[in-house]
Amino acid sequence: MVVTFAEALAKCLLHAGTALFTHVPGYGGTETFRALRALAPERIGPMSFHEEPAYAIAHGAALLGSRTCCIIKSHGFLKAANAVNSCTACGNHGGFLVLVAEDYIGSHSDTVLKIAPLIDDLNLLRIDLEPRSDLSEVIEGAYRLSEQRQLPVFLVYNSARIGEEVDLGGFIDPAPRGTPYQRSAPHHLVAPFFTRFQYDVQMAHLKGEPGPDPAPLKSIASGNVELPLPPAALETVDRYRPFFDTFAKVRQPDDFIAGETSLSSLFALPPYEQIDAATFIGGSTPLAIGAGLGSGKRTWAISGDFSFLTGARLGILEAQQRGFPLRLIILANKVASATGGQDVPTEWVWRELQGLEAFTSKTASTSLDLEGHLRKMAESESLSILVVEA
Ligand SMILES: Cc1ncc(C[n+]2csc(CCOP(=O)(O)OP(=O)(O)O)c2C)c(N)n1
Repeated sequence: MVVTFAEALAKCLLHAGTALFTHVPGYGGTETFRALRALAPERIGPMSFHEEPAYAIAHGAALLGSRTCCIIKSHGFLKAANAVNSCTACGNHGGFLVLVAEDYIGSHSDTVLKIAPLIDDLNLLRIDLEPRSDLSEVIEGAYRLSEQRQLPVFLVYNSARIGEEVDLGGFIDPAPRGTPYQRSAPHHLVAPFFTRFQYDVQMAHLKGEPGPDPAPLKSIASGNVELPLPPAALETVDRYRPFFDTFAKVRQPDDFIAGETSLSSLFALPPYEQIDAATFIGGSTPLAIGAGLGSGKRTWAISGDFSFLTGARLGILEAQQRGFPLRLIILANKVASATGGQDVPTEWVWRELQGLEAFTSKTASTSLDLEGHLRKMAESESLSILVVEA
């Protein structure tokens, strides 16, 4: 079967059972995404506007076990790099492929950028792709590698070859999936006290070895916080307790809760165990979207005021254009506590939420109506945002 390289990539990715595609337009990636749309319009969602959430949505679905693919160009890789680095520390259970279209001569780009050295320096798995008849074997092999290693695989190809013809051989059927997702805060919570452990896991998985076992989790029980937190951080944790006590009554055991790499994610620890994963600042919303789309679970994003303003807000558009019922809670404590308490006026949060009044409510963490608001969100089938003054 003679097809273009873009069509061949699309056919092989679809045959491999890719459940979710994300994409930001760019030379080499656009052609591939267009070919996917033409072949399977019902399986292909909208394009994204920013590589960070596009990458993190695909990661969220892969974390929970789906095969996913994010299609970007090399310049876009730089924009997604924050998500790339942190999502890799978190790992994935379904295969996660990242197609990076490289424009070696800058023919359609504002820069000539060789992305392969950067990918290698970040300790990521990379395969160079080209138009070839055994492309299905390469794609299926890359998915299996990603599932075995629980790490993304970056497939880099030259944009200039995207229109070349390839005589595609047969298709390789998808293998049964690897290790299923199971909640594990030390693996999935990208936070300073797990950084070394997650690095060791990544290095072991890169070599195809099982990672080390995590140390027993420290408790953040009131009056007995075992983590060495400075007084200001302890104060923030105490201010968040009423919210998480109430949230624990509403969320169901099977719900998936995405957090931020900020102080609220300490509530992943015992005795609360309320946050399931956090990857980067602003990552709660794309993680919740991807996890929900990939698994069908009910998901929630718990953000902070800084985290919302820096990037979690980008998830709102991503959710709306997919018709995904994003449940977003913004813990507005008026400061960026994790970095020393810089001012974050709540007024700026409201400014960002302008136009979304129909989906937004407000309460305080100690307010009696908090539980009612959360119950309403739990049942919501559209976007729902709750600003909680904490
Ligand atoms: C890309 C990036 N920039 C900056 C930081 C540093 N950082 C970590 S937490 C944080 C502030 C989080 O504040 P907020 O979302 O309000 O949550 P809080 O800590 O107050 O609960 C910042 C700036 C980071 N982790 N990643």
